[in-house]
Parts: sequence; structure tokens; C-alpha cells
Amino acid sequence: MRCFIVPEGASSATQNSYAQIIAIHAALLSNGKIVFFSGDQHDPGQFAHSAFDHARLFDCVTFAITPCTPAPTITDLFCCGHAFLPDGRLMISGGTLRFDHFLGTIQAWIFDPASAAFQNTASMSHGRWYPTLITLGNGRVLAVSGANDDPNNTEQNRDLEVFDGASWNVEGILSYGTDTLYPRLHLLPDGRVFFVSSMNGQSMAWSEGLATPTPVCSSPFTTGFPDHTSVLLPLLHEENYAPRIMVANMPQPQIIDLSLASPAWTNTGGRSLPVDEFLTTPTPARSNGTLTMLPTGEVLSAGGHESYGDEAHPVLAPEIYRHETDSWVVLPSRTTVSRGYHSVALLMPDGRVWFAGSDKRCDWSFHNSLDFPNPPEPTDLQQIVNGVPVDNRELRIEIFEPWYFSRTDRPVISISQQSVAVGRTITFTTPQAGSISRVALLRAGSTTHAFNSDQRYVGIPFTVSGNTVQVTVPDNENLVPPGPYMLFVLAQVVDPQIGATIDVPSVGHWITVANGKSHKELVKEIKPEIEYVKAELEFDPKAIVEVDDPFATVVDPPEMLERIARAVDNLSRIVGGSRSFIKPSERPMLPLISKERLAAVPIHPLDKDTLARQLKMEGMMAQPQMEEGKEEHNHRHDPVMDGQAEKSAKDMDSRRKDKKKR
Ligand SMILES: [Cu+2]
Repeated sequence: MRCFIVPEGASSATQNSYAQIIAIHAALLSNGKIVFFSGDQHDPGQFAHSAFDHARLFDCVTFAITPCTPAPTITDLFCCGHAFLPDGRLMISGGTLRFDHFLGTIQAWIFDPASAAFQNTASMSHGRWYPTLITLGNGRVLAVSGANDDPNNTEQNRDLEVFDGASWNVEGILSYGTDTLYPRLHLLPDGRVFFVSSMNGQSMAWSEGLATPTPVCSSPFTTGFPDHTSVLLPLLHEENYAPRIMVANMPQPQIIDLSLASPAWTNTGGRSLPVDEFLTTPTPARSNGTLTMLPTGEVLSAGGHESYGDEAHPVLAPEIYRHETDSWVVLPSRTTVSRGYHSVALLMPDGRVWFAGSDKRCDWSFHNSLDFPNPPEPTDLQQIVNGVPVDNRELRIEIFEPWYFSRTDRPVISISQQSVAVGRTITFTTPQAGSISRVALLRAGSTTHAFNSDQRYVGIPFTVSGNTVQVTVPDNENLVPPGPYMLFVLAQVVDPQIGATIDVPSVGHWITVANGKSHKELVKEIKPEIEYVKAELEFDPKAIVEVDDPFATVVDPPEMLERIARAVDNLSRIVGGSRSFIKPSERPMLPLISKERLAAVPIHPLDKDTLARQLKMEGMMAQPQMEEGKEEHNHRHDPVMDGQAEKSAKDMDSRRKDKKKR
């Protein structure tokens, strides 16, 4: 077990600038690379110059850093949200439309690992700055919260908006318009999206078809400030996939078992860190620390500060939480880089953990006067040394090798299968087949602002015959939402040193999980179409006898052909295998949410204290009041997109006004 800064053994000057850009957003791609990006890099100067082209790739094997081409240049992805699409591309939406006081952009992008490029896609109906994106079981991506694009509307974006592969659709609305930035969300096996973050003191849940989230229990928090984090603990077949969620970064983490009839947050086992030169307590908070799910099912808690932005008190010793024993263990191998606000952590395919990013101070990054001949004045919050704004970007990358990484007894698997649908099987061989204790699917992570909305661990049933292992992926797309996963195998090994039996993980093998249920939905959906065609084609002698014109009952041939073609298209998709998306016109029938139902959702008046607190998050601003009426649409907008946005903005505004009248 050890930690090291890359490149190992290089000079500190090389290590100090290695990442080239600050890694505020990061995702593990199924080609074994990590994409990381940061738009304006938390820098008002780069924002003012529309210098948003900050994205890089990190190779998890060679540690090489390479550019992404092209990276977005018209949208500032600083403080956007992201989640994986079923095909392994990364859906990204929102970001910074205005810097201080922050507004969110309506734009959305898709990052394609194959071309290493960002592609602009359909915009959302309103802006989002600090949104959370999460992939649903049907492969659509849900966007929640974020500051909107309207300087006169101080509510956060309340639309529950879903991307279906082609466009965004508002499918519900949050009950609360404040305290919801970067909400910590988890998809439960029953299809509900569970909100850890407080909404008026409650933990809520929402699923498609509901107008608004409904309360589940009280939240462990009274506000939505995102320096805490949460993780969905391993979903294990031997536990009937009971969903348990842990929240951490506070001195006393808490856990909830959502399989219980009346779930409630309770304390986990206690923590105790050795008090070092930085720590003032054995139970420090880890403000903006990260939680990373390891292949063993252990959760690695790392980084953070004793309090928000408290650079003097970094928490350098990682801890591990084991949910089987509800216990915390402090690891002997310490990280060396202080990681707080805007830092990230990701599990790598070989089981190591990647740490990057962080604001060295919780104010602006820097603006490089060499890049810009006439940079705007630094803010009074910028650290200035000898008249030069200090670069606050942490560019060191650190790798953590967990206890199992260097073992020579890690199980080795041989597998050629690259994809599987839910309800189907994966087959592989291994000489350790007889000692396998678990097969787990770990979803590739995507993370920002101390939260990883994609990471997910599902332990699935398997059978062994000789050296062959057959694994069945449960037929529940809400348990294993479609997308990129790594298959890890754990084998029982008697450790020669301690004499005990331990579960040692393999390296990860990439496998794409496809959404099998969309087939079922399509079958259900196609049935009426086939019935329609059948009815039109059926010869009805009675009808012909009763009407004067026998051809009146014959449908228009082009229309009929069109319907038949569509039915055949759908059938070919079913026969041809899995598919990623259901187009809007092909959706299964869901109860539509009428404007009346949306309007009936209560609006809660803006809490000025809450707003002030949230506006302080970026750069600890002193003056949170909004500059009403000053802002026009940002000049970097695409005029075509603007027209659409204005139209939907008008719709939504009149909806909001209607509600406020009530
Ligand atoms: Cu941020």
C-alpha cells in the first residue's frame, strides 16, 4: 500500500505542473483513459477571455497526458454536471454562463472517448450551474438543480429534465428552489432517484411519472451545501440488493438502509485518526473530501479539510469504510497533497485510485498575464505575491495503491465478452474458479465537487464449472443502469503472512451493460401499432356492404406504409439487439404531467440567508445580492439556441408567474 505523485521520481517542478490544467471534472472512460476538464479553470480572467478550452486525457497505464481535440470553446464547462450515456459517451450539461454572481448555461455537450472530442448537443430549457446528472435505468440522463440562466430569478433550476439521446424534456419539478446545488443523488434498484441532500430538511425520492419528489425521511443535513458527499454502498445479491447509502465528510458519518419499511439515518461505527501536525481532532471533518468504491466493496475516504477551505488542516490519512462490519480503518499510507474544493478521485481499471485537482485556496484560480495582454484586475480575493496573482490550481496527480494492488495472488481472468444485456450472462475462465467469492460490476465513475454520480457496485450471482464461471446480470435495469462497467472477480486466498483467508480482487475487465428492458418496453409499444396495421388490412365485408363507397374504409396507402415501416424499424431494433435510447415518439406510455399538476406543486419563497450562503461557495464572495436587470443574454450564445431558449424561457416564466399568483 502506497501513494505517489506522478511521474514518480520526476522533479517537483515537473510534478507540480503535470496535469497542465486543474481537474475539476473527471471521468474514467472505457478505453482506460481519464478525461478531465475545467472550462475557465475557476479563473475570472480566463472567463473574461472565453478561454474555456481546458480538457486533457490521462492514460491509466502509461500516465501520459494528452489533449482533447476539439475541447469546447463556446461553453464554459466550469461547474457543469455529467453522467455516462449507455454507449459509454459522457453526457455533460450546464456550466458557467456568468462568473460572480454565477449563472448557469443551458448548453449541453457529449464527450466521445473514441474521438476524444466534445460535441455540442441539444440545449436544456434553462441554465444549470452546479447541477447533478444521473443515468436512469432506461438509459436517459436526469439533470437536477443548478443556478439558472436568468439573473432575475434567484431560484435554482427546479426542472427535473431528462435527456433521451436527442432532446431534453421536463418531466417533473422540485418542490424547493433553494439549497439544492449539486444534490447527492442515487438511483435505487426500484427505480427511484433518492436525494441525500436536504430539501427543506428532508431526504426525498423521485421517479419518472411523478410530478415532484416525495419525502422519504428527514435528511442528515439542514442545508444543501455540497462539501459533504455520499455513496451507494455495494448492492449484493446475497443481501437481495438492499440499497444502503452512506454520507461522509462530517466528523460522524451516517448511513441509511432504504430496504427498511421506515428508513432513517443512523450513525456509522466511529472513526479515530492519529492526531498529526495538521489535525486538531481524531474525528476531523473532511470538507470536500472524496469517497471511492474499491473492487473489494470497501469505500476509500480521502482528502478534504477539517473545515471548508481550511488549508492549514488537510486530512492526509485515507480511511476505509467496511459496510459488512460497519467499521472505519485508518490507512498507514498517507497522501501528500492537500485536496479540498474542486478536487477529484476515481477508481482506475487496475484497482488503483487517481487523485487530482483542488483549489490551493478557495478563491479564484489565477489568470496568467502572459496569456492575456490586458487581463482584468485581480479581485481582492485573489492572492497576490510581488504584484502577480498566485496560481491557485493544484496540478499534481497522485496515485494510491490499495493493499491488494501489488499482490501476486490476484485472480486472473480470461474473457472475450465485451457487452451484456440485463438478464443475460457473462462467461469467463480463470484458474482460480474454485476459490471465487464474488463477481462484481463496478460502473465507471464520473465525478466533480466531491461527488461521483456514476460510481456503483453490484455483486451478482455466479456458477462455477471447472475453470469456467458463468455470471448472470440481474434482469433489473434500475439495479444495473446501462453504460460502461468493469467486471472484477474476488478470490479467496490464504495470506501466508497473517494466516487468514482474505478476498483479493482481479483487475477490472471492461463490459458494456445494455438496457434489456427497453426491448420489453418496445414490445409493449409496438403491439398497438401492429394491431393498427392489422385492423386496417383486415377485410370487413360488413362495412363494405353498409357504405355506398367501398373504398372509404381503405386507408391512405402512404400513411399505412409509413406506419408499417415504423413498426418494422422497431422490430428490427428488437431483433438486432440492444439499443441505447427510446426516442420521444417511441416512448412507452407514462402518465403525462399536466400543466395543472405542475402548477399544483407548492412554491416555497426564497430564503435570503440560504441564497447568500450558496453564492459564497465560489470564492467566498462578500456581496451576494443579485444585480437585477443588468444582465442580457451572454454574447457567446448560439443565436439559434438562443431563440429556442427564449421561447421555452417564456413558457416556463409564465408557468412560474401563474403559480406565484396562487
Ligand atoms: Cu465549483
